[in-house]
Amino acid sequence: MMNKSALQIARATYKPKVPRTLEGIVKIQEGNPTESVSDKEVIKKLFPHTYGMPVITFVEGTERASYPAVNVGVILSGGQAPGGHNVIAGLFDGIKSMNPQSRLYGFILGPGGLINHKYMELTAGIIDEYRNTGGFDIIGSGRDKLENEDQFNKGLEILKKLNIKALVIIGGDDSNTNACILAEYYARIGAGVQVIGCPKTIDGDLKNEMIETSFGFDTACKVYSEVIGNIQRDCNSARKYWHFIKLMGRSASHIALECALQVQPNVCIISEEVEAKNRSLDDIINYIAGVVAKRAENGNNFGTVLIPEGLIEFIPAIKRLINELNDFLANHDSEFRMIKKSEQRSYIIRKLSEENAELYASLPEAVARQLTLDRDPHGNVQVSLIETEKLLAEMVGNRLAEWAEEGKYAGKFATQVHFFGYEGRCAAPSNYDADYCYSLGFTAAGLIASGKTGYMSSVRNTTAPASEWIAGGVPITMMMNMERRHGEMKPVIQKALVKLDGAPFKEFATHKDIWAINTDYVYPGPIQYFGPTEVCDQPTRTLQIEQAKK
Ligand code: FBP
Repeated sequence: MMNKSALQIARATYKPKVPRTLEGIVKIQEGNPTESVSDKEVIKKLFPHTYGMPVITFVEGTERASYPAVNVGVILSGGQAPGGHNVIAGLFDGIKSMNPQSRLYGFILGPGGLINHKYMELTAGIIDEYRNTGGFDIIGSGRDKLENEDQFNKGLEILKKLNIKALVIIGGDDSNTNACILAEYYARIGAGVQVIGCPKTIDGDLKNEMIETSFGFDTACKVYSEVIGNIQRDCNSARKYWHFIKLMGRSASHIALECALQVQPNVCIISEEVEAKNRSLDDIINYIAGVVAKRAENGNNFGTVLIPEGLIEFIPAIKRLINELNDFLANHDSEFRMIKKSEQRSYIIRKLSEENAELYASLPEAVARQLTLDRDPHGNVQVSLIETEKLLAEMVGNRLAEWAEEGKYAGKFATQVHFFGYEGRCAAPSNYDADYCYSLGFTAAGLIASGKTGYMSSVRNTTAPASEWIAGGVPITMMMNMERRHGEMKPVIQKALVKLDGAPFKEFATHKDIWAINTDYVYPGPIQYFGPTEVCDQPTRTLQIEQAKK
């Protein structure tokens, strides 16, 4: 028996709120045939069994159907996101409500569990231990890619052995892309296994018209915003530090944007804007240093700067430098590794083109080293490991020192750096995520009962009270387009980056100059699990702003 905190004990009894339609008798309503977001003909050809299916909406029905018992498998794929346990609980309750003889099996440590036949049955006792808790530890998660037919066939062996007729894959855009490929494959060979996806990722980049948010984004952003708010109050109290805070999120800046909308920092950089406006690193440094200098004129030698983790990839000049470094190191790696550490930097500078050499030489020692040392299995720099927060803090400091010498700046500049990511990924889900995830899982059970495959569980209208949420399913092929991956064109779910013409970014852009100079901080405080609905059930600012305009 695990030791539990008072909050854990109380929270275990929370009953997630669900759409009204999921509480009673459910009827399926089918929409018109669908098409993919682009590259329609190619995707149609690649997915002949799962292309063009209608969007499914669950509506209130009148006749109770009887369902045969079904064995279902579930996989947690990729990075942790708050609410995963409630997806599994919703799925469990959903299949049991249709037939109490149904059984749920969890594959251990992600897609690898399916391929390597590592599984456990999830019984009522186990599920109850994990209701409304954070983390993915009920079965663990993993980043193995389920992408080729050998793996699909290996998986099918264990599915057949356990008589599993449906598999639910809880993951981000890549895992759901692979869920769709698996659904198509099993449909083609007549395996008799349905595949359903669920939208997970704190990054918030798996979203579109039918999937309004990925689960976990709400809770993770609330955790980061709480801590940034605390930092803002700290720096507004001592008035001596500038805090440079990097936030997870991969390429997309949704997390940084959402946190900015919640806390009103002095600076938040949005990678997508940097790329669209062709900003250089120097432009970013000048912008931040300009804000620091302006606030110093008003006697405010403190502030906060939010930085999305993928920023470096979006600075066009650095992207070019990384590309040249990748090519160079791919061909001269052993020669490079023979060079003494202390001489590696000047060696690289000699080998690069003039433009890239100049940029590389201007980077702080640690970052220059990270760019040459850290490669993923495909030979790419792992940009998330680059300490952008330190890079910017150091370079802004250097710029201010230059300005001080020129008599243009007379403030004080002391920094603290932070990276927030892991702190929020396994937090106990907010009410929003607890409700949303449970509903996604229950909906997945409904899609299984109606014989669907190649669908993603979808719950919409989530800024309304939960009873009015709209549950159903969206064909995954509908979200796909063709993209170049590792040198080949592949069908993938279109990644959602921050839209510069979208309402949340526009809201930020309207206020950012005022927030830069004033001290207009908002202190969101910790997630509240018990209390008035306006405190406990608020969706993200992003969703509220997006849905207010409809
Ligand atoms: P997913 O895309 O799998 O949901 O991962 C989210 C994330 O937290 C990213 O924000 C971050 O870059 C990455 O995972 C970190 O990966 P890891 O957990 O392997 O260190």
